[in-house]
Amino acid sequence: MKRERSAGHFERAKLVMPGGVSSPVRAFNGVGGIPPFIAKAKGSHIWDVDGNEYIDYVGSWGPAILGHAHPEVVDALNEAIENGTSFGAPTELETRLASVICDAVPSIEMVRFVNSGTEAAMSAIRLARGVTKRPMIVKFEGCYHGHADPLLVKAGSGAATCGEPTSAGVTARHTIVCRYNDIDGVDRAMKAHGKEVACVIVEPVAGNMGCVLPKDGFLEGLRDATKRYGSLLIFDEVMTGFRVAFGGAQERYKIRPDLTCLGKIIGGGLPVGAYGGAREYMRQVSPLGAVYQAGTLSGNPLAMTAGIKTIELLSVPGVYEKLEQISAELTEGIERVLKDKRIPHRINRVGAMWSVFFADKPVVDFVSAAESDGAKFRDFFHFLLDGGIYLAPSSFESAFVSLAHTSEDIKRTIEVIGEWAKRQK
Ligand code: KE4
Repeated sequence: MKRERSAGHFERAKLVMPGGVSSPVRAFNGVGGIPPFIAKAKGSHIWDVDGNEYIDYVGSWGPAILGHAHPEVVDALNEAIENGTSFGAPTELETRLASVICDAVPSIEMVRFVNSGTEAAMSAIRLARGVTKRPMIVKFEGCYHGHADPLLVKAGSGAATCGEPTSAGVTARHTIVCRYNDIDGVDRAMKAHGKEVACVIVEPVAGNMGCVLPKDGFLEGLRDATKRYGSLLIFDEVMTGFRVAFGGAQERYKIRPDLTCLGKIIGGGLPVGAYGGAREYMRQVSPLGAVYQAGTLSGNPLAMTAGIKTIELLSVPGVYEKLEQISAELTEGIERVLKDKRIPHRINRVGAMWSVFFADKPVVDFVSAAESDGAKFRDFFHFLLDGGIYLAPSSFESAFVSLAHTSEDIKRTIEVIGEWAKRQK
């Protein structure tokens, strides 16, 4: 595929933005090469400025679960924009989206909107510290909760490929890092520091070291340990919320966290984050309580409109069965062609989020994810990109299927992967 126009755009972008991007992982540092500059997206496909067309499994890193530019979302936004773009005052739209989220997510009785997943996680941490009056937090290596200081320690996603996972400039002396799926390690950490621990924050299905599933008993173990020491359990469902089930991972795994972070899908592609939980905690958030958190564009009417319409369309019966069916068809096909060519690999999938690792043993945490063959992933990534299949440009990311992906998309994807597999020695 030719990408001259993208190359020109990238050079100009690098003159005025660090790395030419608005978010590091988009710069392709993890895989090398020129990132396609996207001109438009519709359904399961995106087009770059050179006119190349791709089947999209990034979906804006999760929000595009309906497919891009869903006509009903576009219509709702076109109507809303006629009324103005932002008021900085209460609107009934916020109440509607908040009510929909409270109805959908088992543990949420009240919710506060912010503008990103980072804001959601940093605010939830502050609330946990405010509620418990304790300083420490526990997170997991390879989990990414946005770029707030306390959480940018051994983080995953872009932080794991764009330099030291523990970013320069971060003071995180109150952050304890445990190994994902290692409940004994958590018990040891809580035994040593539990009385100082405000919260344990976890991606209930990890998506930022590639897709890594919670082992049986891991999430239950976190729930027990936090209850035992009076710490709050925070589920970061920015990625899994409305993705792995309508009620998120907490519905799928039947665990009730104290606080939940949301983002991505609840904004339908516009900037929205949220945090929520039981009334006893959320009423401690300003202006009701002493935990301050604010945002000029929080609850923005356009973002609320896109979120309301998106969740309305996800609430249609059969949606998650359809996502399961399309995603299973895809990963079973990939499994078949890689196995056929005896290429060591592991496919991790929960619902419509999945990853392929080139590894000869199960990938259950950041260490095993990092041991997978990065060079092979890079070759795989670029072969697929040139074949019109758009994956996340890092093996420390998840891929996403949308309701817009068709059997033809799946067939074409498996075909291209089959061609790649044939070329492997
Ligand atoms: P944002 O601040 O990027 O909206 O959300 C941060 C965040 C929080 N929690 C989880 C579980 C997340 O996955 C994210 C962001 N996800 C990455 C993709 N792995 C965003 C992509 C990017 O950084 O550009």
